[in-house]
Amino acid sequence: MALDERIVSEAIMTKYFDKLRDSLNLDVAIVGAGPSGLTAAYKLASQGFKVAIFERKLSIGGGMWGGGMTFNYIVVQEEGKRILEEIGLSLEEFKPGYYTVDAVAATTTLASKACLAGTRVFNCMSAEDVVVREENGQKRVCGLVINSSPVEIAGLHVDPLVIHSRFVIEATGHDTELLRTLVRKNDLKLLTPSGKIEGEQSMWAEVAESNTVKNTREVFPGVYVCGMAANASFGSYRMGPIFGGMLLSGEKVAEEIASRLGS
Ligand code: 48F
Repeated sequence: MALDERIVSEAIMTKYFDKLRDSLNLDVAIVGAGPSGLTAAYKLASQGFKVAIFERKLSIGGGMWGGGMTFNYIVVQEEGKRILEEIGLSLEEFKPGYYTVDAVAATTTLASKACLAGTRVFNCMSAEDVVVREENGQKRVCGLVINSSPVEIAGLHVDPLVIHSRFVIEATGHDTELLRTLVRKNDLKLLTPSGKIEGEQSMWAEVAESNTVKNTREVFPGVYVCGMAANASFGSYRMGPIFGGMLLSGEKVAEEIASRLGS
C-alpha cells in the first residue's frame, strides 16, 4: 500500500482537535500530572466522568520518575500499598511497614491506567490562569486558561484558549502555581486559615503524609487541591520520596468531587 504523508498528518490533526473540542466542557480539569493528579484522573475517569489532565511537560508522571535523588525506587506505607496493588504492581516489604516499588514501573503503570480509563491527556500544555464567574457576590472557578508549553517557555506573546469545567483540581505540586495565580489576580479569600496560601514547611515526613490527605479539599469554590499542592496550600510539611500520601490524596479528591457531581 502506498504511504501518503498527508493522511498521517490529517489523522493526527483530526484526532487531536476532536479531543480538544470534546474537552471544551469538562466535569473535571486537572492541572499537573504528578502521582496525585494521575490517581485522581484514573479514579474519576474510571467512574465515567469527563476528565482532562493538563501537564506542562512532555512526559506525565511529575516527580515520581526519579525516586529519591534519581535513585529510582519509591517507598509507600501500608495505606498507599493498596492503591499500587490495585493497578497491578507488586511491592516488596523492605522493613515492617515500608514497601518499595520501582519508580519507573509505578509511574508508567499509573500513567497508563489514567490514560486507559479515558482521561483526555494534554501533555505539553500549561494552565496559565483560571476562569471565574460571580454568583450572588461569590466568585467561583469554572474553567482553565490553557496554552501550549513551547509558547510559554519561549515567552511568545500568543493568546491562550479556554475550557470550562465543573471542578478544577490544582495538582501542580510544591509551587501551587495555579492557586498562586488565582490569589494574585483576584481579590479573594481562600478556604485556608489565613485566607491565603499558607506555604509549605520543611521536611517532616510522618506528619506530612497524613496531612496531605487531610489537606486535600476544596480551597476555593470550584477548586480542590491535592498532593503537595494541598500541603503547601494549608501550611504543612514536605515528605520526600514516600508516595502513599500522594496516591491517597488523589483518591480522596476523586471521591469528594465524584460525590458532588453525582453518578
Ligand atoms: O510535583 P508533582 O509530582 O505533584 P504531586 O502529585 O506529587 C509530588 C511528588 O512528586 C513529590 C513529593 C512526594 O513526596 O513530594 O514531589 O503533588 O507533579 C506536578 C506536575 O504539575 C505540573 C508539573 O510539570 C508537574 O509534572 N505543572 C505545574 N504547574 C503546571 C503544571 C501548570 N501551570 N500547568 C500544567 N502543568
